Order: sequence, then structure tokens, then C-alpha cells
Amino acid sequence: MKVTVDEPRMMYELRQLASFTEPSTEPARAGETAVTRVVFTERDGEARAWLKELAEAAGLVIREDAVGNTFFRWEGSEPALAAVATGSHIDAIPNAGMYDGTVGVLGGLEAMRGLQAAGFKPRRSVELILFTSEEPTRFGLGCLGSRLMSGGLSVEAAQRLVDEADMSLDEARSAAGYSGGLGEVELAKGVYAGFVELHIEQGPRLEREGVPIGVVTHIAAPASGAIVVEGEGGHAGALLMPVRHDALAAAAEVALAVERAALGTGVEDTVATVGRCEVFPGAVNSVPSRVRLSLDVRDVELARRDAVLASIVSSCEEIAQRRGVKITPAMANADEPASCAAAVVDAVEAACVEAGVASIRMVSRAYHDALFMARLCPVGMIFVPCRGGVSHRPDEHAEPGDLAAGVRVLAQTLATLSLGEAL
Ligand code: HGY
Ligand code: MN
Ligand code: MN
Repeated sequence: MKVTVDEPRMMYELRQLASFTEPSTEPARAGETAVTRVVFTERDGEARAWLKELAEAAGLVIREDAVGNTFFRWEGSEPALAAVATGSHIDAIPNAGMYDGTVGVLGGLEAMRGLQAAGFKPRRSVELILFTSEEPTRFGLGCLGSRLMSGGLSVEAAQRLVDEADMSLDEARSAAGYSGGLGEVELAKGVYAGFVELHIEQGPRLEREGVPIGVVTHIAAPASGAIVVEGEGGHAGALLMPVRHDALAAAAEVALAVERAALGTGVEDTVATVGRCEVFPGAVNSVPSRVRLSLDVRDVELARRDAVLASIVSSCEEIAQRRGVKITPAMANADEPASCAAAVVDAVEAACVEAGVASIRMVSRAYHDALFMARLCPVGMIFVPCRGGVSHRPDEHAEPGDLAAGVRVLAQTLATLSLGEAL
């Protein structure tokens, strides 16, 4: 089916969405768009309201759940059948770019509008899902909305989540206007017949190989948490070196041990990052007594990822013993990787042929809401190139033509799944 993508409208809407951001703390640079949009903030609320207006104009029926996951539905001729869905997130980490997540939301909307314009009549309803809090920024756990939706997070665990101002998830979501019990968020298997997420690759492969579409086969398994190092503080002048138990010096060894553990597998799929370091008391002339490091470890292979976690823990024990400090690793999540369903992968590849675009199969090193939707239904992902593989930075960039190709492939895939039997 020939689906026309309104590229100028899509690019305008991506720029509009990017305008709902906190002011940047960094100097603006030409050609860069810095976006910070944290879940349940005013900017997030404004962006959601704006998006709902676009969806209403497209005749979609809107439902919001208790945590703000928002469903934009195009009713099919057989509404009792399991729907097919697409979607992603609009929350953005501090000083991010304007394409991560938003391409899957606005690209999904564009795919649905393109199908409408082409006269397509869905059999299975088609839903665009805006997932709440895919980024871990505020509550320290990624994919909050899709975890709750797929039973990957208990209500009790969700109610223990607090932000840095000690505001609970419940308080934040009700302040943002979402009510109802978190227990109502979980959906039954079979509610969806399939889910396909469009996303920028957030890696260099497609651009490097000059291929416009990535057909994702596996999504890496994220594990994240914190490592707290407790030493002894003291006066930077009076406390002599031989008797120090400097928490930051110990934490520096931990950060290097994290890097060493990932490199040690000798496999490029293994990655580990210490992205945050909070030092207490944080005074120039005071020996740090406590440091909190964040930890993010991923791999497409679960056993290898868990072996890296174990190696990090044993390095912490050795450093703690040698330096006379206390080191406590505490994991927030250690998720399984997900495989995309063969039937969805095939549907995406067939859509690429129909759209006349080349594609390669690949893994996703970033996690996505598709990782948790895979617990509810067969999933697939469509990647489009991003310049230099850069993401989570204001110079994140995707070419309009590549985005349009991704939307065409998504539209064709949704049409195929909507008319198809259960996968
Ligand atoms: O961290 C990730 O993989 C995603 O961008 N939240
Ligand atoms: Mn991201
Ligand atoms: Mn993302």
C-alpha cells in the first residue's frame, strides 16, 4: 500500500515537541537542540496536552491510565480482536536531544495518519501508546510505565519509588492529574496482538553501513542501581594520608573496576557505566566520607551481564577490605533481555521490501519500552540512523528522509498486523 508521509509536518511537530523543555544549562550551539523533559513536570504535562490535541485532530480515541500511559486508538472493524500497537516515550534525560523516543511517538502518529489518508481500514484496532517515564531520570528506574503495564514492577515496589526531593511516584502522578490505583495499569497478555516501536538507533551501525532501516532482533538487558561507598571524613589539612579512609578515592577505584569488568568480557555487547557520582560533604577542604555512584550494566546475553555484575561486587569487596571503607552495591533492576518475535521481524522486513528500502538485522544496545511489551505480546523494533550514532546529547540528529522511510515501514507493518491473524 502506498503511504505518503507528510515530512514537513512531521519535522515541524518534532521541533514543536522539542520546545517543551526546561531551559538548557549549557551554552546553545548552532544546529543543536537541547531537550530536558522529566516525567510529571510542567513541561511533560504541556507536551502531553499538545500531543493529545494532535491525536484528537486525527480522530483517535484517547485513554490514560493511572500512571499516565496514554493510548491513542484507531478503532478497527473488529474491535473485539486484540489490537496492534506502536509507540514510545517523550520524556527526555537532562540535556538530551530531540529524537530519542519522540520519533516513535510522532512517527507512530504520522504512520496512522498516512494509513488514514491512504484509505486503509484497520481490522484489528491500531493503538499509539505514549509510555510514561521510559527514562530513569526522576525515579531511578527506566520504563516505569511499560514495567507496570506488563507486570514487570509490583505496585508495592512502585509505591516505594521517590525522587530526589523525596516525592513519591504516587504524589507526583496525582499532582500531574493521574488518579486511580496503580494495580489497574497492568494489562492482560493477549490485549495486544503485536507491538512495533520506531526509534533512532542510538548507535553508529546504520549510518556506517549506509543502510536506512535496522530490523531489531534482540533488546539488551539492562541492570542498574547504585554503589554507596562509606569512609571516614575529616579535615583536608589535618588528616594525614596514611590514616585516611577516603570514600572518593575508593569510589574512583570502583569506577575503574566497573570499566575493567565490562572490557574483561572481550565482547563489544557488554557495556557498563558509572554516570553519576555524588560526593558528601562535597567541600574543597574536607575528605569525602560518603560517595554514591550510579551503575548501569548491559549485555544482550544475560549470563554474561550477570557475570559482570558479580565481578563488580567482588572488586567492591576487595577495595573495601584494602581501604578500610564500607562499599554497598544495591541493584534497582536486573532485567532479562528480550527477543523480537520472528513473525514481527518478518513483517518489518516485508514492509521494507514493499517500501523499497534496504534493511539489516541488528540488536538494540539501548533498552526501550518494547523490552517490557515483549512480556505482553510479540514485539518488533524499527531503527533509523542517527548521525554519528550520537544520542542523549543535544547534537543528536536524524535526517527527515530516514525518518520518513522508518514511518513508511512502520505504517506498512501496522497495516499487515492489523489485517493479519494472531501471531
Ligand atoms: O538508557 C536507555 O537505554 C534508554 O535510552 N532509556
Ligand atoms: Mn533514552
Ligand atoms: Mn528511547
